[in-house]
Amino acid sequence: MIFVTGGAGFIGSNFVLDWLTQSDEKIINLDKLTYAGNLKNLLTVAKDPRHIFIQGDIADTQLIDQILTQYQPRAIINLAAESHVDRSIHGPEDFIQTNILGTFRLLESVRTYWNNLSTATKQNFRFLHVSTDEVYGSLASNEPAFTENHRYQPNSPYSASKASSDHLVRAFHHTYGLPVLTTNCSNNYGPFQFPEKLIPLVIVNALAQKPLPLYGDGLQIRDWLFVLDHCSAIRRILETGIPGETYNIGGWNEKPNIEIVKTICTILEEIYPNVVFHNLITSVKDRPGHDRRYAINAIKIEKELSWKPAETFETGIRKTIHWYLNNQEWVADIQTGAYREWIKKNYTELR
Ligand code: NAD
Ligand code: TDX
Repeated sequence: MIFVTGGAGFIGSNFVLDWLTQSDEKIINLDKLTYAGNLKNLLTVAKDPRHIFIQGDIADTQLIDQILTQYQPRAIINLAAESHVDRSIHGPEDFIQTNILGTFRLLESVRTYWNNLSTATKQNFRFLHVSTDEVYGSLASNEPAFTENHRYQPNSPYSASKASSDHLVRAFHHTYGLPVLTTNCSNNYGPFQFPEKLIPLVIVNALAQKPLPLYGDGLQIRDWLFVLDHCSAIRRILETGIPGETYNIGGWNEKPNIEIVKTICTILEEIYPNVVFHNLITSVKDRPGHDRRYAINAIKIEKELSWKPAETFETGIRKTIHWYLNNQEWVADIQTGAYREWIKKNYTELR
């Protein structure tokens, strides 16, 4: 039995669905169902006895203690977080609450649970904390990509809150011996991503012939990884990573934002030859404190754990565009907010 937090969000729901295609091992999925949590992502496993969904907060110690005692998981994968940089700029409080306090409370419960395990079970237990490349701060164009030893220099309230959680996870290993693994991954894209993030926002707006907002000069660089590659990396690290180590995960796909947006327009113009999408690209005010460049050196995971991404950006972006084209009802539900009402009504049945 494994215990996943944040499993109704973008990466979490992809992880849960992918896990259940690869393994018969049960998953407990705890998610607070904030605006970013959508049980509709998990419809195909709603009746699957291997998937146990619980609505709740990682900061709720009583609930976490009860789950740990009842289900005795062999591993925890912590994906629950507030994840959107722009939201963290407008209102950082929730980021502090979940990403810092929530992770701390979860770690405290896990420490007690782990201490009480038998020696053999204790050794095999893992707490895998999913983090981001944003904790390393911004790179100049001539600087080498982030390695695991790069100094932490988070610039947004989001990345500062993730950096804090990474430090707590590290300290729980150093001080208490908790067998933790930390992953720092680059920008993900793929099915079920909330259309507030660049790639789904651009696809969804383009299909509605709405402006495609590009912050500042659009030359900021990110490294992009298809979400199922992130999921396969997490699985690999969970099974073969060394406790106390951190692993960078990346796609070797550094691209400026303008190129991402133009690529999406070009693919859509192939699919709809009579429609123009490029003219929707609109330069808008820059994000305050906007990091210029992230780049991941993923040699450690490649050399030590034999992991490589399966998708290139070219294959992954096409899969993603087609997913959004084929799931316009999912998008519409989010845009109208109907998904929240639907979850309330169907929650019991979905559990
Ligand atoms: P997301 O916002 O789509 O999903 C987060 C999920 O966590 C949601 O389902 C939400 O309901 C849940 N959640 C929020 N607060 C909670 C709480 N207090 N208790 C329980 N559940 C809670 O985020 P995502 O993009 O899937 O990211 C998942 C993790 O991966 C985050 O830790 C994020 O920092 C990290 N990450 C994301 C990316 C990316 O590009 N999306 C890249 C690297 C790392
Ligand atoms: O409308 C937009 N226009 C635009 O130019 C949006 C939403 C974004 N951008 C830019 C900002 C970034 O340079 O595109 C780039 C990507 O933006 P986001 O999709 O908001 O992602 P980012 O800020 O890079 O952070 C993401 O990757 C790392 C995730 O949201 C984080 O959770 C993850 O840790």
